[in-house]
Amino acid sequence: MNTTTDVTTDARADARAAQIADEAGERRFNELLASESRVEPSDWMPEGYRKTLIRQISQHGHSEIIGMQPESNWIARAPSLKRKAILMAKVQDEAGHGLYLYSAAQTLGVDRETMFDQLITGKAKYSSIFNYTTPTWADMGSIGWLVDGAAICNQVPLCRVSYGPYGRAMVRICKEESFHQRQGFEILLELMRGTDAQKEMAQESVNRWYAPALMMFGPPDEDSPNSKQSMAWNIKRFSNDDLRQRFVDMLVPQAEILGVTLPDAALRWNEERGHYDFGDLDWSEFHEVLAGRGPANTIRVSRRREAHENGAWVREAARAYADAQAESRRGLVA
Ligand code: FAQ
Repeated sequence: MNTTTDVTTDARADARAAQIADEAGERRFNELLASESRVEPSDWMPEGYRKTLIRQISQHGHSEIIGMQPESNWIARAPSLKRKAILMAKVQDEAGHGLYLYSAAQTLGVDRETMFDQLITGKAKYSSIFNYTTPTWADMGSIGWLVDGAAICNQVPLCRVSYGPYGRAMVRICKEESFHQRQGFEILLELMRGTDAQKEMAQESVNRWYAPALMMFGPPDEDSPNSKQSMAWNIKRFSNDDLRQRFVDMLVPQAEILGVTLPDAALRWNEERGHYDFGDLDWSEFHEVLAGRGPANTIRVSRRREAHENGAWVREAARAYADAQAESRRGLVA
Protein backbone atom coordinates (compact mmCIF):
# COMPACT_ATOMS: atom_id res chain seq x y z
CA MET A 1 0.00 0.00 0.00
CA ASN A 2 1.47 3.34 -1.00
CA THR A 3 -0.46 5.91 1.08
CA THR A 4 1.85 8.88 0.31
CA THR A 5 1.41 8.43 -3.44
CA ASP A 6 -2.41 8.09 -3.03
CA VAL A 7 -2.63 11.32 -1.02
CA THR A 8 -0.48 13.19 -3.55
CA THR A 9 -2.58 11.88 -6.43
CA ASP A 10 -5.82 12.87 -4.62
CA ALA A 11 -4.47 16.37 -3.90
CA ARG A 12 -3.47 16.77 -7.55
CA ALA A 13 -6.91 15.62 -8.71
CA ASP A 14 -8.60 18.06 -6.29
CA ALA A 15 -6.39 20.92 -7.47
CA ARG A 16 -7.16 20.09 -11.11
CA ALA A 17 -10.92 19.93 -10.40
CA ALA A 18 -10.73 23.30 -8.60
CA GLN A 19 -8.83 24.77 -11.54
CA ILE A 20 -11.43 23.52 -14.03
CA ALA A 21 -14.23 24.95 -11.85
CA ASP A 22 -12.38 28.31 -11.64
CA GLU A 23 -11.89 28.42 -15.41
CA ALA A 24 -15.57 27.67 -16.02
CA GLY A 25 -16.54 30.24 -13.36
CA GLU A 26 -14.32 32.89 -14.90
CA ARG A 27 -15.74 32.21 -18.37
CA ARG A 28 -19.28 32.59 -17.04
CA PHE A 29 -18.32 35.74 -15.07
CA ASN A 30 -16.92 37.33 -18.25
CA GLU A 31 -20.04 36.31 -20.18
CA LEU A 32 -22.27 37.90 -17.54
CA LEU A 33 -20.31 41.17 -17.79
CA ALA A 34 -20.29 41.12 -21.60
CA SER A 35 -24.05 40.59 -21.75
CA GLU A 36 -24.70 43.33 -19.15
CA SER A 37 -26.22 40.69 -16.83
CA ARG A 38 -26.01 40.60 -13.06
CA VAL A 39 -23.46 38.65 -11.06
CA GLU A 40 -25.19 37.04 -8.07
CA PRO A 41 -23.69 36.04 -4.68
CA SER A 42 -23.57 32.33 -5.60
CA ASP A 43 -21.67 33.02 -8.87
CA TRP A 44 -17.91 32.65 -9.19
CA MET A 45 -16.17 36.04 -9.06
CA PRO A 46 -12.55 37.19 -9.01
CA GLU A 47 -11.24 38.00 -5.54
CA GLY A 48 -10.41 41.56 -6.64
CA TYR A 49 -13.99 42.11 -7.80
CA ARG A 50 -15.33 40.90 -4.44
CA LYS A 51 -12.90 43.11 -2.50
CA THR A 52 -13.64 46.17 -4.63
CA LEU A 53 -17.36 45.74 -4.09
CA ILE A 54 -16.94 45.29 -0.33
CA ARG A 55 -14.81 48.46 -0.24
CA GLN A 56 -17.23 50.57 -2.27
CA ILE A 57 -20.50 49.24 -0.83
CA SER A 58 -19.33 49.47 2.78
CA GLN A 59 -17.96 53.01 2.25
CA HIS A 60 -21.27 53.89 0.69
CA GLY A 61 -23.20 52.37 3.64
CA HIS A 62 -20.97 54.21 6.13
CA SER A 63 -21.63 57.47 4.24
CA GLU A 64 -25.36 57.04 4.71
CA ILE A 65 -24.98 56.28 8.41
CA ILE A 66 -22.52 59.14 9.11
CA GLY A 67 -24.57 61.32 6.73
CA MET A 68 -27.44 61.24 9.23
CA GLN A 69 -25.48 63.40 11.66
CA PRO A 70 -25.22 66.79 9.89
CA GLU A 71 -29.00 66.82 9.42
CA SER A 72 -30.02 65.35 12.76
CA ASN A 73 -28.31 68.44 14.18
CA TRP A 74 -31.37 70.40 12.95
CA ILE A 75 -34.27 68.08 13.83
CA ALA A 76 -34.92 69.77 17.17
CA ARG A 77 -34.46 73.24 15.66
CA ALA A 78 -36.39 72.92 12.38
CA PRO A 79 -38.49 76.07 11.85
CA SER A 80 -41.89 74.32 11.82
CA LEU A 81 -43.55 71.02 12.71
CA LYS A 82 -43.88 70.22 9.01
CA ARG A 83 -40.15 70.81 8.39
CA LYS A 84 -39.30 68.72 11.47
CA ALA A 85 -41.45 65.79 10.24
CA ILE A 86 -39.88 65.95 6.76
CA LEU A 87 -36.35 66.10 8.14
CA MET A 88 -36.97 63.18 10.50
CA ALA A 89 -38.31 61.09 7.62
CA LYS A 90 -35.28 61.96 5.49
CA VAL A 91 -32.81 61.00 8.22
CA GLN A 92 -34.72 57.74 8.74
CA ASP A 93 -34.48 57.03 5.00
CA GLU A 94 -30.69 57.44 5.27
CA ALA A 95 -30.57 54.85 8.08
CA GLY A 96 -32.55 52.54 5.80
CA HIS A 97 -30.13 53.11 2.91
CA GLY A 98 -27.23 52.25 5.22
CA LEU A 99 -28.95 48.99 6.15
CA TYR A 100 -29.69 47.96 2.55
CA LEU A 101 -26.07 48.65 1.68
CA TYR A 102 -24.65 46.74 4.65
CA SER A 103 -26.93 43.82 3.71
CA ALA A 104 -25.65 43.94 0.12
CA ALA A 105 -22.04 43.94 1.39
CA GLN A 106 -22.80 40.99 3.69
CA THR A 107 -23.70 38.85 0.67
CA LEU A 108 -20.01 39.15 -0.29
CA GLY A 109 -18.86 37.50 2.92
CA VAL A 110 -18.08 40.42 5.23
CA ASP A 111 -20.06 40.62 8.46
CA ARG A 112 -21.72 43.71 9.85
CA GLU A 113 -19.69 43.76 13.08
CA THR A 114 -16.48 43.96 11.03
CA MET A 115 -17.86 46.87 8.99
CA PHE A 116 -19.06 48.72 12.11
CA ASP A 117 -15.70 48.15 13.72
CA GLN A 118 -13.85 49.57 10.71
CA LEU A 119 -16.08 52.66 10.85
CA ILE A 120 -15.81 53.42 14.55
CA THR A 121 -12.08 52.83 14.68
CA GLY A 122 -11.57 55.27 11.80
CA LYS A 123 -10.19 52.57 9.45
CA ALA A 124 -13.00 52.84 6.93
CA LYS A 125 -13.64 55.77 4.61
CA TYR A 126 -16.99 57.48 4.18
CA SER A 127 -17.90 60.37 1.92
CA SER A 128 -15.80 63.50 2.49
CA ILE A 129 -18.92 65.69 2.39
CA PHE A 130 -20.19 64.59 5.80
CA ASN A 131 -17.16 66.10 7.51
CA TYR A 132 -18.56 69.61 6.98
CA THR A 133 -20.68 71.34 9.62
CA THR A 134 -24.26 72.60 9.41
CA PRO A 135 -24.39 75.95 11.24
CA THR A 136 -27.56 77.31 9.56
CA TRP A 137 -31.04 76.06 8.61
CA ALA A 138 -30.21 76.81 4.96
CA ASP A 139 -27.65 73.97 5.17
CA MET A 140 -30.61 71.55 5.20
CA GLY A 141 -31.54 73.02 1.82
CA SER A 142 -27.98 72.82 0.50
CA ILE A 143 -27.55 69.22 1.65
CA GLY A 144 -30.75 68.21 -0.12
CA TRP A 145 -30.12 70.19 -3.30
CA LEU A 146 -26.35 69.76 -3.67
CA VAL A 147 -25.41 66.65 -1.68
CA ASP A 148 -28.42 64.52 -2.61
CA GLY A 149 -28.17 66.00 -6.12
CA ALA A 150 -24.57 64.79 -6.42
CA ALA A 151 -25.54 61.46 -4.85
CA ILE A 152 -28.25 60.96 -7.51
CA CYS A 153 -25.88 61.78 -10.40
CA ASN A 154 -23.41 59.27 -9.01
CA GLN A 155 -25.93 56.62 -8.01
CA VAL A 156 -28.43 56.40 -10.89
CA PRO A 157 -25.73 54.67 -13.00
CA LEU A 158 -25.10 52.35 -10.03
CA CYS A 159 -28.61 50.89 -10.52
CA ARG A 160 -26.96 49.13 -13.51
CA VAL A 161 -23.94 47.93 -11.52
CA SER A 162 -22.97 44.34 -12.36
CA TYR A 163 -23.44 43.00 -8.82
CA GLY A 164 -27.12 42.09 -8.31
CA PRO A 165 -27.69 42.87 -4.60
CA TYR A 166 -25.98 46.28 -4.92
CA GLY A 167 -27.88 47.27 -8.08
CA ARG A 168 -31.23 46.27 -6.60
CA ALA A 169 -30.55 48.23 -3.40
CA MET A 170 -29.64 51.26 -5.51
CA VAL A 171 -32.97 51.27 -7.37
CA ARG A 172 -34.87 51.91 -4.18
CA ILE A 173 -32.25 54.28 -2.76
CA CYS A 174 -32.34 56.45 -5.89
CA LYS A 175 -36.12 56.85 -5.72
CA GLU A 176 -35.79 58.20 -2.20
CA GLU A 177 -32.76 60.36 -3.02
CA SER A 178 -34.63 62.19 -5.76
CA PHE A 179 -37.36 63.06 -3.28
CA HIS A 180 -34.66 64.25 -0.86
CA GLN A 181 -33.14 66.44 -3.53
CA ARG A 182 -36.47 68.12 -4.26
CA GLN A 183 -37.13 68.83 -0.59
CA GLY A 184 -33.72 70.55 -0.33
CA PHE A 185 -34.42 72.58 -3.45
CA GLU A 186 -37.76 73.61 -1.98
CA ILE A 187 -36.17 74.75 1.31
CA LEU A 188 -33.77 76.98 -0.63
CA LEU A 189 -36.56 78.24 -2.94
CA GLU A 190 -38.63 79.31 0.04
CA LEU A 191 -35.64 81.09 1.61
CA MET A 192 -34.85 82.81 -1.72
CA ARG A 193 -38.44 84.09 -1.86
CA GLY A 194 -38.18 85.39 1.71
CA THR A 195 -36.56 88.34 3.45
CA ASP A 196 -33.11 89.69 2.60
CA ALA A 197 -31.70 87.90 5.64
CA GLN A 198 -33.17 84.59 4.43
CA LYS A 199 -31.77 85.11 0.91
CA GLU A 200 -28.37 85.87 2.36
CA MET A 201 -28.52 82.75 4.53
CA ALA A 202 -29.32 80.58 1.49
CA GLN A 203 -26.54 82.11 -0.64
CA GLU A 204 -23.97 81.83 2.16
CA SER A 205 -24.82 78.17 2.61
CA VAL A 206 -24.58 77.40 -1.14
CA ASN A 207 -21.19 79.16 -1.13
CA ARG A 208 -19.93 76.70 1.51
CA TRP A 209 -21.41 73.49 0.06
CA TYR A 210 -20.82 73.91 -3.68
CA ALA A 211 -17.14 72.89 -3.97
CA PRO A 212 -17.29 70.07 -1.38
CA ALA A 213 -20.33 68.67 -3.27
CA LEU A 214 -18.30 68.63 -6.50
CA MET A 215 -15.55 66.73 -4.67
CA MET A 216 -17.99 63.96 -3.72
CA PHE A 217 -17.36 62.40 -7.16
CA GLY A 218 -13.80 61.61 -6.14
CA PRO A 219 -10.41 62.79 -7.41
CA PRO A 220 -9.81 63.83 -11.03
CA ASP A 221 -9.68 60.84 -13.40
CA GLU A 222 -5.89 60.92 -13.70
CA ASP A 223 -5.61 60.57 -9.88
CA SER A 224 -8.30 57.91 -9.48
CA PRO A 225 -6.52 54.57 -9.00
CA ASN A 226 -9.69 52.46 -8.88
CA SER A 227 -11.67 53.81 -11.82
CA LYS A 228 -10.19 51.83 -14.70
CA GLN A 229 -10.68 48.38 -13.19
CA SER A 230 -14.07 49.29 -11.66
CA MET A 231 -15.27 50.41 -15.08
CA ALA A 232 -14.01 47.20 -16.70
CA TRP A 233 -16.04 45.23 -14.11
CA ASN A 234 -19.20 47.32 -14.75
CA ILE A 235 -19.10 48.62 -11.20
CA LYS A 236 -18.48 52.24 -12.17
CA ARG A 237 -20.31 53.22 -15.35
CA PHE A 238 -18.85 56.73 -15.78
CA SER A 239 -15.60 58.30 -14.67
CA ASN A 240 -15.40 60.72 -11.72
CA ASP A 241 -14.87 63.72 -14.03
CA ASP A 242 -17.72 62.75 -16.38
CA LEU A 243 -20.14 62.57 -13.48
CA ARG A 244 -18.87 65.86 -12.04
CA GLN A 245 -19.48 67.52 -15.42
CA ARG A 246 -23.03 66.11 -15.57
CA PHE A 247 -23.68 67.46 -12.11
CA VAL A 248 -22.48 70.98 -12.97
CA ASP A 249 -24.56 70.94 -16.17
CA MET A 250 -27.60 69.96 -14.10
CA LEU A 251 -26.99 72.57 -11.37
CA VAL A 252 -26.64 75.72 -13.47
CA PRO A 253 -30.27 75.93 -14.71
CA GLN A 254 -31.54 74.95 -11.26
CA ALA A 255 -29.44 77.72 -9.64
CA GLU A 256 -31.04 80.18 -12.08
CA ILE A 257 -34.52 79.13 -10.95
CA LEU A 258 -33.48 79.48 -7.32
CA GLY A 259 -31.80 82.83 -7.92
CA VAL A 260 -28.57 81.75 -6.19
CA THR A 261 -25.10 82.34 -7.61
CA LEU A 262 -22.78 79.34 -7.86
CA PRO A 263 -19.47 80.44 -6.31
CA ASP A 264 -17.22 79.85 -9.32
CA ALA A 265 -15.95 82.76 -11.42
CA ALA A 266 -14.85 80.38 -14.18
CA LEU A 267 -18.33 78.89 -14.67
CA ARG A 268 -19.55 79.53 -18.23
CA TRP A 269 -21.25 77.74 -21.11
CA ASN A 270 -18.85 76.29 -23.66
CA GLU A 271 -20.66 76.13 -26.99
CA GLU A 272 -18.04 73.91 -28.58
CA ARG A 273 -18.10 71.27 -25.84
CA GLY A 274 -21.82 71.56 -25.19
CA HIS A 275 -21.07 71.71 -21.45
CA TYR A 276 -20.35 74.27 -18.76
CA ASP A 277 -16.69 74.97 -18.08
CA PHE A 278 -15.90 75.28 -14.39
CA GLY A 279 -12.90 76.25 -12.26
CA ASP A 280 -10.33 73.99 -10.59
CA LEU A 281 -11.20 72.56 -7.21
CA ASP A 282 -8.89 72.77 -4.21
CA TRP A 283 -7.86 69.11 -4.05
CA SER A 284 -5.58 69.77 -1.08
CA GLU A 285 -8.75 70.40 0.96
CA PHE A 286 -10.17 67.06 -0.22
CA HIS A 287 -7.01 65.22 0.84
CA GLU A 288 -7.00 66.96 4.22
CA VAL A 289 -10.59 65.82 4.82
CA LEU A 290 -9.76 62.26 3.73
CA ALA A 291 -6.79 62.27 6.12
CA GLY A 292 -9.19 62.99 9.00
CA ARG A 293 -8.50 66.72 9.21
CA GLY A 294 -11.81 68.11 7.93
CA PRO A 295 -13.98 70.45 10.00
CA ALA A 296 -15.98 67.66 11.66
CA ASN A 297 -14.17 64.30 11.17
CA THR A 298 -13.44 63.80 14.87
CA ILE A 299 -16.94 64.57 16.04
CA ARG A 300 -18.59 62.41 13.35
CA VAL A 301 -16.61 59.28 14.23
CA SER A 302 -16.81 59.80 18.00
CA ARG A 303 -20.61 60.32 17.86
CA ARG A 304 -20.94 57.10 15.87
CA ARG A 305 -18.74 55.24 18.34
CA GLU A 306 -20.84 56.54 21.26
CA ALA A 307 -24.08 55.53 19.52
CA HIS A 308 -22.65 52.07 18.84
CA GLU A 309 -21.61 51.63 22.47
CA ASN A 310 -24.94 52.92 23.77
CA GLY A 311 -26.73 50.46 21.48
CA ALA A 312 -24.91 47.41 22.93
CA TRP A 313 -27.92 46.44 25.08
CA VAL A 314 -30.20 46.49 22.01
CA ARG A 315 -27.89 44.12 20.13
CA GLU A 316 -27.68 41.86 23.19
CA ALA A 317 -31.47 41.81 23.59
CA ALA A 318 -31.99 41.10 19.87
CA ARG A 319 -29.46 38.26 20.03
CA ALA A 320 -31.10 36.77 23.16
CA TYR A 321 -34.50 36.99 21.46
CA ALA A 322 -33.21 35.32 18.29
CA ASP A 323 -31.58 32.55 20.38
CA ALA A 324 -34.84 31.98 22.31
CA GLN A 325 -36.79 31.80 19.04
CA ALA A 326 -34.33 29.30 17.59
CA GLU A 327 -34.51 27.23 20.79
CA SER A 328 -38.28 27.13 20.70
CA ARG A 329 -38.24 26.15 16.98
CA ARG A 330 -35.86 23.30 17.85
CA GLY A 331 -38.28 22.23 20.63
CA LEU A 332 -41.14 22.14 18.15
CA VAL A 333 -39.16 20.04 15.70
CA ALA A 334 -37.93 17.56 18.37
N1 FAQ B 1 -14.99 60.85 0.01
O1 FAQ B 1 -10.06 55.70 -7.20
P1 FAQ B 1 -11.14 56.55 -6.65
C1 FAQ B 1 -24.95 60.20 -0.03
C2 FAQ B 1 -11.53 57.73 -2.04
S1 FAQ B 1 -24.00 58.83 -0.16
C3 FAQ B 1 -14.17 59.97 0.63
O2 FAQ B 1 -11.80 57.48 -7.59
P2 FAQ B 1 -13.54 54.94 -6.36
C4 FAQ B 1 -26.37 60.04 0.45
C5 FAQ B 1 -11.84 56.35 -2.60
O3 FAQ B 1 -12.64 55.62 -1.69
C6 FAQ B 1 -22.41 59.45 -0.67
N2 FAQ B 1 -13.31 59.19 -0.04
O4 FAQ B 1 -12.20 55.63 -5.86
C7 FAQ B 1 -26.71 61.06 1.44
C8 FAQ B 1 -10.46 55.79 -2.81
O5 FAQ B 1 -9.92 55.37 -1.57
P3 FAQ B 1 -9.69 53.79 -1.20
C9 FAQ B 1 -21.48 58.35 -0.88
C10 FAQ B 1 -13.32 59.29 -1.39
O6 FAQ B 1 -14.05 54.09 -5.27
C11 FAQ B 1 -27.05 62.34 1.04
C12 FAQ B 1 -9.64 57.02 -3.20
O7 FAQ B 1 -10.36 58.14 -2.73
N3 FAQ B 1 -21.69 57.76 -2.17
O8 FAQ B 1 -24.46 61.22 -0.31
C13 FAQ B 1 -14.16 60.16 -2.09
O9 FAQ B 1 -13.32 54.30 -7.69
C14 FAQ B 1 -27.40 63.31 1.98
C15 FAQ B 1 -9.38 57.10 -4.70
O10 FAQ B 1 -10.59 57.41 -5.42
C16 FAQ B 1 -21.04 56.65 -2.56
O11 FAQ B 1 -20.27 56.09 -1.81
C17 FAQ B 1 -15.02 60.96 -1.32
N4 FAQ B 1 -15.87 61.86 -1.88
O12 FAQ B 1 -14.54 56.16 -6.58
C18 FAQ B 1 -26.72 60.75 2.78
C19 FAQ B 1 -21.36 56.15 -3.94
N5 FAQ B 1 -13.93 60.03 -3.41
O13 FAQ B 1 -11.05 53.20 -0.99
C20 FAQ B 1 -27.04 61.72 3.72
C21 FAQ B 1 -20.63 54.89 -4.28
C22 FAQ B 1 -12.95 59.11 -3.55
O14 FAQ B 1 -9.03 53.17 -2.42
C23 FAQ B 1 -27.38 63.01 3.32
N6 FAQ B 1 -19.21 55.10 -4.41
N7 FAQ B 1 -12.59 58.67 -2.33
O15 FAQ B 1 -8.88 53.80 0.04
C24 FAQ B 1 -18.60 55.49 -5.56
O16 FAQ B 1 -19.25 55.73 -6.57
C25 FAQ B 1 -17.11 55.57 -5.59
O17 FAQ B 1 -16.62 54.81 -4.50
C26 FAQ B 1 -16.54 57.02 -5.52
C27 FAQ B 1 -15.02 56.92 -5.50
C28 FAQ B 1 -16.97 57.79 -6.76
C29 FAQ B 1 -16.99 57.75 -4.26
